[in-house]
Amino acid sequence: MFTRAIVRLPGNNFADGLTTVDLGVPQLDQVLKQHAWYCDALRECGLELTVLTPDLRHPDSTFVEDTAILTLHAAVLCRPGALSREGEVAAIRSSIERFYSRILTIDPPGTVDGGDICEAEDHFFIGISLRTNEEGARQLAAHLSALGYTASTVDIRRMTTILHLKSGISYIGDNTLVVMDEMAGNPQFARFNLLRVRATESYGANCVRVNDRILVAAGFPWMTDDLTARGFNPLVLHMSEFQKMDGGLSCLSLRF
Ligand code: CIR
Repeated sequence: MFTRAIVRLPGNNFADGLTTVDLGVPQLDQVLKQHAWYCDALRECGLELTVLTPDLRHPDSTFVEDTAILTLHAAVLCRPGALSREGEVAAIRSSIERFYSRILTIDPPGTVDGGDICEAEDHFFIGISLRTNEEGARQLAAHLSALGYTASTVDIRRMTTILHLKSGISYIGDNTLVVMDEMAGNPQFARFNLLRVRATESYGANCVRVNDRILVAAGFPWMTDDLTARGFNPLVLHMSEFQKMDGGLSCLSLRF
């Protein structure tokens, strides 16, 4: 069960952030509306929100997930792989320290983006990507091991369609892993019930279990129907403006 989440309001320079996709320029009024709906959804799932003010020094800072990994007993502060996002960690640190007394860090030359970390019960999959490097993964795995978790790496550097591991897989509880079709053959995922997301709906693979709901992006009916058929309770959210900046549902909050 999660009880809280940290989010950060998008700034009016949100469109200046990083992106690899060519889906057009995000419209600020729509960005703010979709973010407000997202916050409402988290509250509907029972979470108390800490809503941080926009950080105009960091246009990508609404994607708070990339700054930390929050476990039951400790927070690991990340070290984002993109230079323009490095300062986001210092900016959010005090908000995390309000809730966690044990803070661990990733140190140079290690880099880790929270979006590359997928927790499945007591195991963490660590994506090695253009943002998370092997040294960062090594440091994180050592922290997780000290905290009683296991970890393994998933190399996504050859996959051109996803930025982070969690763009391609999501653990939604009940031993179920949502996975983009092209990643479904990974032997590390064989022990899960796989919900394979077809190529035309691959953005939908980034979904989030929040207590008894699954947040899913609007526009992926096959995926939403499959969740429902398996007994999950989807909560559909408009994400078009965040998708334009390579962001997904998980990126917009730190849940704990
Ligand atoms: C970036 O490129 O870093 C942002 N524009 C998007 C970050 C998305 N975060 C995530 O998937 N965890």
